Amino acid sequence: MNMNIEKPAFAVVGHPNKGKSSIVAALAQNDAIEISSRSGTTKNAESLDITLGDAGYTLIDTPGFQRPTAALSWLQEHAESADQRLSAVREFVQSEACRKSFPDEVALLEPIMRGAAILYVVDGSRPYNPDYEAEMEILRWTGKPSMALINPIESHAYIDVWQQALGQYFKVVRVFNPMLADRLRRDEILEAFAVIAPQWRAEINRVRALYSEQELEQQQQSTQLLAELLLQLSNYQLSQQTLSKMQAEALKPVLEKRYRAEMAAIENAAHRRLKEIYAYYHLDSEIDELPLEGELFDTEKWVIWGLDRKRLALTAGLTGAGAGALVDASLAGSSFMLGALGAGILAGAGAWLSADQIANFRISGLPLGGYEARQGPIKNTNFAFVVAGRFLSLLDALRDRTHAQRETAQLRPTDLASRLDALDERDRNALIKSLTRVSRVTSIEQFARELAPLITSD
Ligand SMILES: Nc1nc2c(ncn2[C@@H]2O[C@H](COP(=O)(O)OP(=O)(O)OP(=O)(O)O)[C@@H](O)[C@H]2O)c(=O)[nH]1
Ligand SMILES: [Mg+2]
Repeated sequence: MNMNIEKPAFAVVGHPNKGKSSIVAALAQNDAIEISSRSGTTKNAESLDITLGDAGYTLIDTPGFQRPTAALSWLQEHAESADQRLSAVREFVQSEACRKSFPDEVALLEPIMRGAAILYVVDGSRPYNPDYEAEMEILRWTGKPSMALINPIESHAYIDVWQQALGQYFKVVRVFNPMLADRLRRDEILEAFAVIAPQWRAEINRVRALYSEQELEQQQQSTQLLAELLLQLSNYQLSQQTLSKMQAEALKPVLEKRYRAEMAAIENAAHRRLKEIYAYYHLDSEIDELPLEGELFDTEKWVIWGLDRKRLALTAGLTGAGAGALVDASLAGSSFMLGALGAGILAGAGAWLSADQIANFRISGLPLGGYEARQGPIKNTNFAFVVAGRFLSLLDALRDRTHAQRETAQLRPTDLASRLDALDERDRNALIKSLTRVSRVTSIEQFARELAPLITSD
């Protein structure tokens, strides 16, 4: 057995069902870790290596204490004085008999005896009671660096009480809610790791720096992904050659259907890729039904989204210039506003692509005879706004959650209009121009640069 852990390693221990696995999932950004309201979910100690660039640390998820009082009695029988306590614990984890009668205690103490520091987790919404003292006492006997985390599972009701009790056993006590996406809090926890285990300070500080870099990288990758998605969807077309014009006409519903399905699949794949950028591999997302469904061109409804006339007029001018072909300013405005809703078209994947409104179906005669039926590319100037809005909705949801949350992500509409408003005027105009006519975009790098502020601004 490897008796020494050289990389920073922390064993997350505590009572069953207090959020140990949730804390590991949130810190490790791993949505595969088993979390459930059933007590005793984690059966064995699970080691997770968290690697960021060239630095990293290990978290060990463990089963909860099941028989701490009996285990402590065993230990007390095997140590007469304080100097014998560590060997008593060692004997405990090595004893076959203990492995049988205290499987959970042995499993959770083993990594600590191999050198992992201790993260003791309690629930700040439940009252303190002395039953926990046997657990804390056992942990103290290991003599390993330790800190306590209070997880406010349902409320903060007993945090003060816990702080007092934990302060007797642990030098460092922090409150940490694994369900809240809070980068500052996460960083504070890592900082505390370095305080309790100074031998790992340099490595932990590296990890902290790399967590911030990771965030920038995720933003860059998301921006690039959005640029590619917009270009791909906006230019997408399908065609098929036929002998007669009638055959070509008959293809219209077939091509439209395929077109819709393929466009939706492309978007879906990009959304899946976006989840992967943020290390979500098991996350379902759901797009809310919005009241706009079926009334996408009903300007009355825009008020719901807080879009005022002034902005409407402003963007109308811009979009009119960009799109050229639009009939009049008010229509241009409405057309843009529809896009500005972005998520206004969040309703089901089928609904946002009503092919008639969005793409061209054309039949052309071929020079050497025969005909070609063609569906696409997109002609609707809202289209890119809609796609961007949907993408940003998912991005917001991903940034607002942690890997400890297991429920389906419910996407809310993005206020694309105010995100655009927040940009400086030149950036905004350039971006609106590109989004209005994605087919004219010639440089993906340039396009990604224009999109970047939408993604970096929170
Ligand atoms: N609302 C809320 N629920 C939480 C929080 N932390 C954990 N939970 C829930 O509490 C339950 C137990 O969480 P786990 O992370 O599985 O707890 P555990 O300590 O690993 O449990 P065992 O493996 O059974 O010992 C799950 O249903 C979690 O979703 C929290 O901060 N807020
Ligand atoms: Mg668990």
